[in-house]
Amino acid sequence: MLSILLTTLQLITLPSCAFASSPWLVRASDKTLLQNISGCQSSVLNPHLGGDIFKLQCHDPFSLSGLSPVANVYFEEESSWGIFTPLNLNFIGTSDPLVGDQWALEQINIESFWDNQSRGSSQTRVAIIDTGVDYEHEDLHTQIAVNTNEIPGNNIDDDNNGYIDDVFGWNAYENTGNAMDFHHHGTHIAGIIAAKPNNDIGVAGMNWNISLIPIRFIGSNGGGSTEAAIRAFDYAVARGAQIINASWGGRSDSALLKETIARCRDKGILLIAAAGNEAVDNDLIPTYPAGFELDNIVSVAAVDLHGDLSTFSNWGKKTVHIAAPGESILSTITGKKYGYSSGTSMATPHIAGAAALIWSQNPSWSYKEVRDALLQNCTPTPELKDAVQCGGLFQFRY
Ligand SMILES: [Ca+2]
Ligand SMILES: [Ca+2]
Ligand SMILES: [Ca+2]
Repeated sequence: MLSILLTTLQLITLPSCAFASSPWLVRASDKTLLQNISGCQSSVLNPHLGGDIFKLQCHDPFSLSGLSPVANVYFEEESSWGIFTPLNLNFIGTSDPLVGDQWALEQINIESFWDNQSRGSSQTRVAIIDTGVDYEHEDLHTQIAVNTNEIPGNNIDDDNNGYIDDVFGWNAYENTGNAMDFHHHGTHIAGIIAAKPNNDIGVAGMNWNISLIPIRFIGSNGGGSTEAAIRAFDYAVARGAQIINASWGGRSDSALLKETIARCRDKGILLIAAAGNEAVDNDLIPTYPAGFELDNIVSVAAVDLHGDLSTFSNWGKKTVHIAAPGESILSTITGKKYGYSSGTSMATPHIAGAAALIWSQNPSWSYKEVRDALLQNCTPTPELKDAVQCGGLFQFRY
């Protein structure tokens, strides 16, 4: 990744290849500076998070040195972000009650929490920033945060929130109101957090009541851009998300993505992020966004049925915080179906789902209090002692 920081205090020597061939991402303290660049158009990516990060789209490449006198202008090349590819997505075509195969619910001791503490609340808002969500799925549709002030399909932003036809969420990949999942990944995550329990259909998610906000920023090929990610986080803020699930990542230490997540922190938002599936030590080889040093992030590793670290899971005594179920997880997939999948992508929504339950029980808590409570529900094990910060796997203690 090529990042260039330009300030008035520095004498900039730019590499000869430093052209703003489109698209580049720019943070500028004064947006008029960008409007004056001939041949380039700028569009704001974060209207709800400061309004100072832009995509710069230029017809012809121009030299960045033209901006060298400008204070506080930061350029960053696009990075690519990907889902942590599910290892064993197996389809099953039945809608029979399937809770008997959901070993993870037992491992995390969820029934005790349901019986003694909370089953969730429709007031708790969780954004799933991923491949979209099948918001029409028979076991999910009642759990979606429907924007009732928006009329679908009329190409008008009826509620004037800056997003046209955003009834069931937002598609930051294509900038449309269609947040439908054409992959499976995001729908599987949604089902882990909140497939409707006790409705005689399919599976049981962790939250009986919740408001899920589907946000698509990854295409059907499993990849997405920093630009789309920033737009996705910004939309989550616009819709009042308290928790964001990020079952994806990459190796790019993107300053603009980190800043965006820091601004989400300033809005009180907790981010639950996957540690990754490369079986590496994240303390040495960081995965982002899980590895950004921000106190509103929980980085999640995966364990199997026995509570042992999954062979594919990344770990990190300093930078990965807790482990959760991530192998042969049964959940919803697109097309009214159900399937098993494995990965830290599946471990992450178990922690996001737990965060939603804890927040529903304690709606006045801050993200810090919810995060502390999550990490206190950690059962230490010898094998995980040096693998994750809390030294164990997530289990409700209530
Ligand atoms: Ca709208
Ligand atoms: Ca509309
Ligand atoms: Ca169900």
